Amino acid sequence: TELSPLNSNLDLYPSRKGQPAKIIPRQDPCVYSDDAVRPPISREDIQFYQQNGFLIIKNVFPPEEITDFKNELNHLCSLSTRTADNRFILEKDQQDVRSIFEVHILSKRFEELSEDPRLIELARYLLNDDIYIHQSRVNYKPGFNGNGFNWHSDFETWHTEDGMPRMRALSMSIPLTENTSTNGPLMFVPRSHHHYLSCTEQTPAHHYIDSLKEQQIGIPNPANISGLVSQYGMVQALSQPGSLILFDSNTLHGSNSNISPHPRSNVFFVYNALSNKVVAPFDEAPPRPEFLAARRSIRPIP
Ligand code: 6CS
Ligand code: FE
Repeated sequence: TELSPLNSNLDLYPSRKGQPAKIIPRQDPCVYSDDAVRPPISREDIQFYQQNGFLIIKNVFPPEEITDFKNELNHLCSLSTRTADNRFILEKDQQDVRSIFEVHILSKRFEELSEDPRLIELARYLLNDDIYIHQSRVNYKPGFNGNGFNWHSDFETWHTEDGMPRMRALSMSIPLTENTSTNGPLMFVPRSHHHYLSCTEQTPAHHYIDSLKEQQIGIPNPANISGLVSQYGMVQALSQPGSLILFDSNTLHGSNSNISPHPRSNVFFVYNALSNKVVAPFDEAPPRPEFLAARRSIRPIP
């Protein structure tokens, strides 16, 4: 399954073309390294990830480091420039911060974290290639007023809107606050990453302005979501600060709103294989801005 540069423009996962929704079997591996190569975590964990499309590893970062990251997040939230910076996405009430993108560029501390061996050795093992950051962000999910995220596959968006050719990317999320059953934790449909749920409705221009507040296009239809959930169930990614939550680019996930008083803040890095760099988007809309999808500024992690 080596990806030749010649077929990067081939659309193996068509979506949002006005066609009825359908389920396309995954055409790509999930773990790209050969069995013979020793992984940086246990083989049982690798197998769990391969089968289920997600994995939670406890105690990867000690409390001192998490305090440091939380301070950095508070610093970013307090920047006076934030209202004029389109990398800061506000909740619908226009008060609370929902997400901050490109945190590895906004912050030296998050840049270092994005290149931390505890993350990148695992990402390199799973993708078996040089890697780069396709997208980074914090989802802040404030208390009382943190809105949820509808069920989606990230890959459906990255393929269709950004032109990511194949499923050779993953997300690493580090909880900075406790992720409990009451503050809107991530939810996964285990094993859903083996199935690509194409969507019908076409992407409007500048869709990201709405989709980052509430995604409605690129959401699989309810019957297909129900089908996967009835087969595989759903799990909440309950986790402590300093854990590492990783999930495949095509794992179906979402989260409920947070009406608890406690924020649920997680930092995310999306690593993509260098051989899987984005091409022209597979929809008709203009490419999304660089802060959502690295295109001109691709730099392999040293
Ligand atoms: O737009 C993105 O890249 C990410 N955000 C949303 C709401 N959906 C797809 C992906 O997770
Ligand atoms: Fe997502």
